[in-house]
Amino acid sequence: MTKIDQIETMILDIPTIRGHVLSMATMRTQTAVLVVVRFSDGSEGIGEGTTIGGLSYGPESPEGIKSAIDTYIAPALIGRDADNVNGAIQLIDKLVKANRIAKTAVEIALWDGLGKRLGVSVAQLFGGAVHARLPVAWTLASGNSETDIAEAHQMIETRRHNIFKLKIGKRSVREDVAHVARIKQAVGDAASVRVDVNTAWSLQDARWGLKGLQDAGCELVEQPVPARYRRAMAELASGYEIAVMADEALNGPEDALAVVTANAADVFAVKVAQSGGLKRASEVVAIGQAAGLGLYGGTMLETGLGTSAALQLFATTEHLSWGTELFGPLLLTEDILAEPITYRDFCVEIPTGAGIGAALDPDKIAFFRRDGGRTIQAVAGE
Ligand code: MUC
Ligand code: MG
Repeated sequence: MTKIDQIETMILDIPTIRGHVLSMATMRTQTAVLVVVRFSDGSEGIGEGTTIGGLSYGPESPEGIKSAIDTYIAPALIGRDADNVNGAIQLIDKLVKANRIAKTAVEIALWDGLGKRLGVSVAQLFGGAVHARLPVAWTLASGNSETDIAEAHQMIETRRHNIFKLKIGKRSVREDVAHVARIKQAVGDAASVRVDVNTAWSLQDARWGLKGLQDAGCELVEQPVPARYRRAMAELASGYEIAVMADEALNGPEDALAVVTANAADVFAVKVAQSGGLKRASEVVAIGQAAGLGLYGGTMLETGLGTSAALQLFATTEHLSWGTELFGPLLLTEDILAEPITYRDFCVEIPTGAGIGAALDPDKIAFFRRDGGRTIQAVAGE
């Protein structure tokens, strides 16, 4: 029997190509938590568990993710059967409540190791890919309408993206709607425009906001109100034509079921990390699909590693009617993969090869490791 021998974790701080202005924080650095699992036959698996903006987006911080793995998850898994990923998931869920992003990092590494040992992709482990490439959105979040418009035009001209997600919720509703209307007018029919409010609005704000966004030609609004306001989400979903997408409200399959039961969304942003791993994310997909909702492949702005893992799952997802936003590696100044993921013709290509189809560039890892002697801090600020 191949056993789990060793689990190493590391925190990487990688600068972003520009400030990424979200309603709750401005990112200038992305902090990724990577996991390397070493097995008794000499094989390895790699995983990632990454959040956004320190503790400003969700309840897990990069340091907490690393600590949960080092202190609680890794000791429980050492010596266990490497090939039984479901067994590992069951044990971790018993020993560790919540901490979904930490669980994700380890679970991805276990699937990756299993795929590599069997010589098959993780998509094959999940039944096989039905897509070789998927549409990929880009987020316009420079904090300035003119800069966003120039960025959008460049993305369209180079055929990299023609779906744009605008981050709003930091300014007044009126200013945000005017910003969205300007960008939609500037791109016209060449691109679609969506927004993400990251929970910043009250229900009252959202009523005005959705009306204005809809009139501006925006096709979808993501998580306009706080995650727990399911009744408000249901009112917004039924009251307007613009699609309402749940993001922060979806932490695993139980939340997915609750959102469906409350009619609190038209679309699910399925995030592997927020779901608690690839298997749990596949359950979120199944619930959304069974309820007839639209599906979207979401991101926590992971590096190429977490992005490759997510692509393995979304490649197996039958109907991904809203495409994906798996552009994380493109927001970073440097790619940490030996072979970067391919983005072209408005799509992202599913990495081929065994496991998640990704290998790390050791020099980049050594350079960006927080414990490597360098200091880039300031995960997020106003
Ligand atoms: C989020 O809330 O969806 C996804 C894309 C992006 O720019 O930020 C993330 C977070
Ligand atoms: Mg979101």
